[in-house]
Amino acid sequence: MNLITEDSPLILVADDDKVTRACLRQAMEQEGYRVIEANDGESCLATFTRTQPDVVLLDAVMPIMDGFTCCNKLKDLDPEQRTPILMITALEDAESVNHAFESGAVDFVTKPIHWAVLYQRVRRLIKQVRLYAELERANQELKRLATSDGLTQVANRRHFDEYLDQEWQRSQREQAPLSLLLCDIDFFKPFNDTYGHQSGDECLQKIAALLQEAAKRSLDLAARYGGEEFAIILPNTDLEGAEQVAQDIQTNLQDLAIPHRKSQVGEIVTISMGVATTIPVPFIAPRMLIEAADRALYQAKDSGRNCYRT
Ligand code: GH3
Ligand code: MG
Ligand code: MG
Ligand code: MG
Repeated sequence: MNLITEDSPLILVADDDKVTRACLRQAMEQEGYRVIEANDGESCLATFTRTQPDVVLLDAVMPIMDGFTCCNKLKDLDPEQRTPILMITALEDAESVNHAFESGAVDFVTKPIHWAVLYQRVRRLIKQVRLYAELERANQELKRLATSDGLTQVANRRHFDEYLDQEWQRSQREQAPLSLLLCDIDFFKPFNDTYGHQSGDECLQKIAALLQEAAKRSLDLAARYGGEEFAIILPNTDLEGAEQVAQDIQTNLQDLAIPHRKSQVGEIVTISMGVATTIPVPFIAPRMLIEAADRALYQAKDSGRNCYRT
């Protein structure tokens, strides 16, 4: 008997026959799987949504909603068909077999059930499900690594470039304003010289986290643009909205109060920002927006730092 824990695979058994359900439950529990039952197609769909099982064992002939219809509807609930459906049925004619596969079942077992065959098939399906989940996790991790900056965890430059292009095109289609904020830490070289490179790195992490917080709408993107320069892409945001974000950043940075005794604008770390907004038009590249924000940033530095300019 295999030990059942809450991490054990969950098998949804849908069959209108109580005795068959009991036998299937016993067999699956013996394999160490958790089991949940449904006695017709409709309750199978509801139970599927509620419990997100790993595998479905589905009877073909049931009242209210038969297994084929149920199988088809499960596809809508699980468009990528991550949860394999194994049909169990006494119907063995070619038409029923074809119907089962066409409805989305990945496998087929006939009644009376050949238990050794069922065990092997379910084991194989569980293995596939686990492998698929692992691959998906690995893919997500790879994507995260490829798009984020290792030190600060915000988006990296490459992701920034791609996202700006994408949002530029979308904003152009929708004739929506697109804003860009460029941020540069004030007197960061003296900070490194005073507190050491390690503290400099920690300062970058704190500021990145603060900017990430400021990029709070789902389409906003905070990125590390260069060494101690960051950028925030603000789609669907006009100049007034972008200035509000810049003001919030300044307030929060003031509250964060990272000590910097060699700063020439106070005793704490400050940043200067350049803000630019446009409604993109054809034949003009996103580069324009970056240049405008860069010019504004330069003006902010020129006007004494610890401020933003537009
Ligand atoms: P300003 O107010 O004009 O911006 O002066 P600044 O000293 O900040 O400007 P500058 O561009 O001269 O210096 C940037 C410094 O940022 C120099 C570089 O050593 C530091 N820096 C860049 N990337 C990193 C990093 O990843 N870690 C650390 N600790 N420092 C970095
Ligand atoms: Mg039946
Ligand atoms: Mg700089
Ligand atoms: Mg600087």
